[in-house]
Amino acid sequence: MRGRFITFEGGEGTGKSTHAATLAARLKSLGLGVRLTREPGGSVGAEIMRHILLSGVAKPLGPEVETVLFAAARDDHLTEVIRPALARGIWVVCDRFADSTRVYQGAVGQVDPRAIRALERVIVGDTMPDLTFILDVPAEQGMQRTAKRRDKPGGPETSDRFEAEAIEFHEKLRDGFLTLAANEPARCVLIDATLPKEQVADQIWRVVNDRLEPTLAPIQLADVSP
Ligand code: T5A
Repeated sequence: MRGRFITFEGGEGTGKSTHAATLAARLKSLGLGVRLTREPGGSVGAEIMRHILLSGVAKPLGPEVETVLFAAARDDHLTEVIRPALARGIWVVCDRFADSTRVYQGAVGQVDPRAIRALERVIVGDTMPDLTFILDVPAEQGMQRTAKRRDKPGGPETSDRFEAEAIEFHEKLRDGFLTLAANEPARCVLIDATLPKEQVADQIWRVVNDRLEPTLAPIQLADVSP
C-alpha cells in the first residue's frame, strides 16, 4: 500500500519545521515508517540548489529563473526520495512543497500562473500531497519568531533570501496561503498557529487521525528518516 504524503505550508516562522517534526515523531510512535524531509532540499542534488536559492545569488536572475530552480530541486527530491518512499509504504512528511512555489513565486512573485501550472504538471504530476497543513500567523508575528531564533546560540546569523524581504511581502504571502486554503478545502487544512505549540500539534494530530487513519495503516518497523 502506498504511503501517505503530508505537507506543511505557510509563511516564515509559522512553525512548519516544528510541527512537521512533531507529527513525524507521533507517526513513528505508531510503528509506521516515516520520512521527514523538506523543500527546497531533501535530496543531495536539491540541497545544493537550496544553498543557491536561499543565498540570494539567483535573485538578480528574476522570479522566473528562481521558479525553474525550485522546480529542478523538486524534481530531484521527488525522484530520489519522495516517490521511492511512498512506493515502499512509507509516510512522507515534508516541510514545504509545490504550494510554496504557487504562493511565493506565483501569487507574490507574479510569475505567470500558466508557467507555474505547467511546471507543476510536469514535475509533480500525480504525486500531490494527500493532506496539506497551512499554518497561519500574522506576518509580523512570524517574522518576530524567526528573529528570535537568530538571537539563540547556534541560530542562523543572518536572514535568508526571502526572510530579508519587507513586511508587505510577508503580508502578501499570508493572503496567498489563505486563498489557497480556501480554494482547496479537500486537501488543505488551515491551522491557527498563533496558539501554543502543544495545542497546534494536537489539532494537527486530530486532523491526521480523522482524514488518514494512521492507526489502520500497515506497520513498518524500519526507521527511514535520515
Ligand atoms: N520557497 C520554498 C519558495 O520561495 N518557493 C518554493 O517552492 C519553496 C519550496 C525556505 C524558503 O524558500 C522559499 C520559502 C522560504 O523562504 P526555510 O529556511 O526552509 O526557507 O524557511 P521556512 O520554510 O520559512 O522555515 P522557517 O524555519 O523560517 O519557519 P518555520 O519552519 O515555519 O518555523 P519553525 O518551526 O522553525 O519555528 C520558528 C520559531 O518559532 C517557534 C519555534 O520554536 C522557532 O523558534 N514556534 C512557536 N513559538 C510560539 N508558539 C508557537 N505555536 C510556535 N511554533 C513555532
